Amino acid sequence: MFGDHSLPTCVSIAVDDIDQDGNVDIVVGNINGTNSANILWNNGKRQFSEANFLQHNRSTTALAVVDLNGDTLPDIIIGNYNGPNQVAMNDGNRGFNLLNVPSIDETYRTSTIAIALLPNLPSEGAFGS
Ligand SMILES: [Ca+2]
Ligand SMILES: [Ca+2]
Repeated sequence: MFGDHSLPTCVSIAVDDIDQDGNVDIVVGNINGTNSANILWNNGKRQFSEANFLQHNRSTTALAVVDLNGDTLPDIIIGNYNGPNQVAMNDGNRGFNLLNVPSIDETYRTSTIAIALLPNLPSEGAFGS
C-alpha cells in the first residue's frame, strides 16, 4: 500500500553482469524492512529471479558496482544508513563475501558513492586481493 513505511522501498539501483553469464543483472538497495539489498538475476528472456544477499536492519541508500580486486568479477559497494558501509566481494558463484568498510565518522548516513577509474592499477586491483 502506498505510504506504508514498513514495506521495503527501493532507493538505489546499480546494473552490471554480476554473474558474468552475458545478461545484465540489477542490484537494488532498499530502505525499510530487513532485506536491504537484492539482486535481480537476468535470465536473458525478460525474466528475473530475485535473491536477497544482504539482510539487516540498516537501509541501503547507495550502490555501485566495480571490480575491486582485479579478478574480473564485479563487486558491489554498499552505502548504508544507520550502519557501516560494506563491500560484497563476488565469489563467482552468485555468492558474496561481505566486508565492513571503515567509516570516517560514526553517523552512517551514506547517500552517494563515486568511483574513480584510475589508469595503471596494480594487477591485484585497487582493493587488493
Ligand atoms: Ca548476469
Ligand atoms: Ca572482483
